[in-house]
Amino acid sequence: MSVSFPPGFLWGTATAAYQIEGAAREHGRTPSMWDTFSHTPGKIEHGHTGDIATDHVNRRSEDVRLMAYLGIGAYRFSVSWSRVQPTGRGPAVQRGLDFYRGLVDDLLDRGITPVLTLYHWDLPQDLESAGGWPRRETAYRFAEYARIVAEALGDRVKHWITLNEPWCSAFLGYGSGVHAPGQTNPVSALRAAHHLNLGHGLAVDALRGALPPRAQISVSLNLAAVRARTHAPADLDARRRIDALANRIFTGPMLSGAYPEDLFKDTARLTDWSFVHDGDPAAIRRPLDWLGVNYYTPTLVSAPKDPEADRRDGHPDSGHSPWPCADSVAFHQPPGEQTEMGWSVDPSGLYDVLMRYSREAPRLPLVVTENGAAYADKMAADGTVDDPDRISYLHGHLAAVHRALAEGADVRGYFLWSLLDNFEWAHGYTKRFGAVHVDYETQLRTPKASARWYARLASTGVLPDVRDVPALSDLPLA
Ligand code: IFM
Repeated sequence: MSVSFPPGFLWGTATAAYQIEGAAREHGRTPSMWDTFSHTPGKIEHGHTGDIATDHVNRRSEDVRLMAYLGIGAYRFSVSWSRVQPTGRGPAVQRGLDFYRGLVDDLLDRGITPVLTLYHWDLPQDLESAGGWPRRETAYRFAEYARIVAEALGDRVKHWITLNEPWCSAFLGYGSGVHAPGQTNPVSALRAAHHLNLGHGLAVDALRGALPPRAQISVSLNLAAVRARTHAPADLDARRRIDALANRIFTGPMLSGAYPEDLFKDTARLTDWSFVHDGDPAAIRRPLDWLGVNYYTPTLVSAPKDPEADRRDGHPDSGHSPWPCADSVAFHQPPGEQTEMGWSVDPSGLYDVLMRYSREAPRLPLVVTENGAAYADKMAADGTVDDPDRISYLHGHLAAVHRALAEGADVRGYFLWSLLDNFEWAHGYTKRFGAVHVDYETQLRTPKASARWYARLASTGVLPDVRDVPALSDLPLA
């Protein structure tokens, strides 16, 4: 039976500024906290940095041509705050804005829909030095930056995303410290989560004020499919705790205008949450046009001190847990196949997340703004890169999206993470998520078999068999 997606379904690929751009000092750009962090010895595998990355700033037109060649309908990219407003306050740098204007024009010229993310983790270092996301002021600076970008690009970009995965910004950045700025303070992580939420709400208002009415505004959350190891009450309670800290800490205020009461209780020994001011929840709950869902793998938990617990939580281990309630939950590696990240392959988690939010936010369309997998891809002697595991991963997850659609979820699009192999944060360049292979010595781009497979899907809207991999010469624009 053929698995067809609705007409108009958005087929895209996604990237983020620090992971691909390079050109760290061009356009008057000053360091973001990721520049500082990646240059700090011991933080990133092999001491890799994003200084050059995939050199996208200098290869922008080539990369857009590649997308067109692959028949990709939409491109999700992020803006580097430090490239357009270097210190995170004050006037914008026109040359930085011009880079993004050029990118958007290149995309539109080729019929590719730009989807712009304002913040994918790279806070200007000056703002981090002034206190970063644990400080309330940062939320106001973010809204001002949102207005600047909207005024510069609002005539061309219809789709806007405020934050990418604020859970990672808050809990990996300020809790476990495996991401920039590398802090390990659970209260700072909770304060950061709140100020990211507030920044999101203020930015939505700033965008609405500066953009034409046709603009579509959203946020991308890495919503977790949290599963309990058994139905025992203590295991179910562990699931509840992690659901509060992974999902409801964001969806509560953003979609319903309130933090969950159980989150306050679970964290009461750490903080009284007095950093949430009167009126904040209402400022965070601003109308959205769709919700971005990022999904890679489920999270399996049980009661604390479970003797079968075999890992902390699937994120790099710094010796500090990202979760402010780590002692009340044990994390497990789900059984079965894993990607190169050690993440279990389980498309039913994506189905569950899509069904949950189509129930909980029934009028809000959903877009899968990230999904994909890292594998240890190798280039063959003939210059081709075969990645059957990635094709199988994508096939399984797209079948799950289709199943959710068939059961009534209003899913409008899917963005493969990632267009290119790139800088995978604390893992540096050791993990390859791209549909397109990058040789970091020469910057040569080579579409992998998965890129060709995805191109067929994007051009037909019909899920191809995993073996149905066209030759490059059979692609739409070849
Ligand atoms: O590379 C990241 C991306 O920046 C955010 N979402 C998860 C991806 C894979 O780890």
